[in-house]
Amino acid sequence: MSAVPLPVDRLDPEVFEVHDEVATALREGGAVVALESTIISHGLPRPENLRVATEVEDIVRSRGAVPATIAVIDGRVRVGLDEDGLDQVAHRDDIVKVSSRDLSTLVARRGSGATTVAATSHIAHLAGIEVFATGGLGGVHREARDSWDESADLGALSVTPVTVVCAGVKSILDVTATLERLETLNVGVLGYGSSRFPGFYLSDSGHSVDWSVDSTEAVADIMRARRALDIPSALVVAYPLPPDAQLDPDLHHEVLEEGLRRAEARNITGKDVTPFLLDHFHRATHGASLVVNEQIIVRNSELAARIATSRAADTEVAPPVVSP
Ligand code: PSU
Ligand code: MN
Repeated sequence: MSAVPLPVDRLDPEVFEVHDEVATALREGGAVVALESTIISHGLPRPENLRVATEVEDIVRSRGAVPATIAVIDGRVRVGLDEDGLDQVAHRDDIVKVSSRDLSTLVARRGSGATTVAATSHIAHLAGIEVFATGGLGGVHREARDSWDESADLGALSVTPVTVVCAGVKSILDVTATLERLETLNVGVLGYGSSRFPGFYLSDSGHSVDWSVDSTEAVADIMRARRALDIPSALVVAYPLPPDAQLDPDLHHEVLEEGLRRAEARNITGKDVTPFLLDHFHRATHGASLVVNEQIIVRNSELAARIATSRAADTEVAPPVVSP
């Protein structure tokens, strides 16, 4: 036992409930992967949402890591959900989409919510979890020059030292502007197995990345160096789908144009934009985008589990330091 308590042992038990399996793995220096829950509640339709959430947990386990899906249930921040917890996130109608700024109000009011990339990274870091998997990050929306709509994911990643595995940013966004913002905000970007920056449903967003890696050990080396350098921001590991698994680019273009028109006509704004467009894709492609979305999430979780395992095997592996 170290003299300084581990992050997981410093969490206020009135607010946090850490699953035993997750707490044990963190205390033993084992591999843990944080998973977000907005994907489950707002990103995927029922009943596929629960099936995918369960599949993701299974694949993380099969690679030797412990899954920690994060959500707020009846006022408590849960780090690691059991079957009942996953079921509640997937099926309850009162689950709100919760970003970092809403967390405190939701907890104080004993509400329930599914955490976005921003909120999940914050909680993962507090608990001492270094690796996090999601589908696609939020970013700068098209028309942001007028709407000012930029996901809180970007600001959160600039101040949260976690490693996030994703398929780039959602292709419904302005990818060029988002990459510029990631640079401004000092968020590290690594291509995994590719020097192309992925576009979520599409394997290639049309942009390249400055740095790419081909092994999970290489990611773990970079994580270790970031720790030594005390880099306060996140590291994005961008993992593109193989081209034969992506959504047909022409179909993608067509569906996106229509979705953006509908969102504007119906005056969909703020945090409703992303769920609206994802739902439009699932309907308009007759489920094809859903198959792609599922593959993205499963692949990212699988890679995140291997990265977490490589990181845990790294001899240094001191518990993360979280400032009080
Ligand atoms: N990626 C997906 N499905 C999702 C999201 C991302 O494949 O539902 C969610 C994530 O939780 C992300 C959020 O943090 O959308 C971004 O929403 P906004 O653009 O409103 O910040
Ligand atoms: Mn937004």
